[in-house]
Amino acid sequence: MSDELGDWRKTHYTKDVNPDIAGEEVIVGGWIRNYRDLGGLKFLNLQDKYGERQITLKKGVVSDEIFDKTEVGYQYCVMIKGKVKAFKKAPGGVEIIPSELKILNKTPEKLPIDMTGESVSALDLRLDNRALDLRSLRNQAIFEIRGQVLRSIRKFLFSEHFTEMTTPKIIGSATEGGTELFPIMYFDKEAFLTQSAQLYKEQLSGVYERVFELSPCFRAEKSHTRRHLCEIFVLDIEMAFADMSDVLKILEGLIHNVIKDVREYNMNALEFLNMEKETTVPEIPFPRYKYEEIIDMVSSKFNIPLEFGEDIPTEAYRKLGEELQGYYYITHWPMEIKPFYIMPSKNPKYSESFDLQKGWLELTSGGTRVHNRKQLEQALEDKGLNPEAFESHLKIFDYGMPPHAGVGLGIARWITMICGLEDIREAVMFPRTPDRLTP
Ligand code: AMO
Repeated sequence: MSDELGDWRKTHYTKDVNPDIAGEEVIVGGWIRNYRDLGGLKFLNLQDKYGERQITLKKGVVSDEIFDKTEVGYQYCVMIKGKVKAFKKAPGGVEIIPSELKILNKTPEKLPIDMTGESVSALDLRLDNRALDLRSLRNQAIFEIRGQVLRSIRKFLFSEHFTEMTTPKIIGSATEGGTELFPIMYFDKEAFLTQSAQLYKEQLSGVYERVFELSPCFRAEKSHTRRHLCEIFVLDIEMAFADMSDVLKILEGLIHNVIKDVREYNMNALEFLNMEKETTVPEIPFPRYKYEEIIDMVSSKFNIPLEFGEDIPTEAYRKLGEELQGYYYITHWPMEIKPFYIMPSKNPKYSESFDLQKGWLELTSGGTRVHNRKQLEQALEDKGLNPEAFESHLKIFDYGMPPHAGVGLGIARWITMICGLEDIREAVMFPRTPDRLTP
């Protein structure tokens, strides 16, 4: 039988149980991450959403009743009433000496994955048991950082006069062409899950001038890599009265400020992930390389022959990542491999486009957009798309569309880099990949 919650409520989260409140009685609650029974002495590691504290039960010091009752297992859900005592060697510099314990829910003797932190279970097994896995200290660190990144992005963009927008995720036709779409039934019509906020953010830049959105997009690509997901969470930015150079500046300012915040507020999490030395505040401006310089470097230095117009293969990105370890831009991609909405450069072989790279990983794509309707219609035709299918978008360009530019940043890719993860699936609470639709 489990105990009832009754009128017990937490007085503190673990992070607030520290030597300053030594002597006070607290009620804490969470899960048993680890426990040791040394006969006359029992230690419990109680973990909650912010971290953990040690509960110490010494026979003769605590009541016999609570000493005997304290038979726990991994991840038991418990609440504990007890006194805080300073103890340098324990997490947070304190231990809690319990007077009462409630076991709110028990667990089977054997859990599907290791939760003690002593070993790391295989990622797929962890993902199969994700809500349990997410309680691990490692995941606490990753998602604390992710939370801060999202908060800091908003803080920075609001301070730069951006308006937060919300665009539809169910759409009637392809946004960009190219990327595969997930079809769905919309009553008796076929519709799709959006692959990008692209067209809507462009339209809204003609209203609110500077807009952003943090939202999911769906990519029906059967890519089995450590950097591809089918459901992604994207920071979309669009700026009016601006071109690519303005976006490059805003984006590097954003990266700089967000990492500064992460170092200020999440140093413990960075340390836990051994990333305190690697995830440093990057200097701005970021280095800028033209696509042509990059393919020259790849061909001459790494002996990977690349023709103008080719995408840069993963192998080359890996080498580039060893050479250029920080954040850097690759600009002026060949127009032929860019979407229709990207502005060609004066020499139309090139485009006013860029990617932001961190080491080997592409974090963003962006560029200056075409804002003249006739030119946009032509660009659609050049890409083999039918302008009539884009009429509801194109007509907005008749009504005073300003010159504009923008960028899309994949949040999970950035978190992968900040946290030093091996696989993008670790950066998402419930990842969606070609092989994974549950949990
Ligand atoms: P793009 O398609 O390059 O550009 O996407 C923008 C960023 O989203 C991330 N990303 C992905 N992350 C994980 N798995 C995927 N399958 C995946 N696909 C994309 C990457 C990428 O850089 N509309 C343009 C953006 C713009 O021009 O503003 C777009 O969607 O980090």
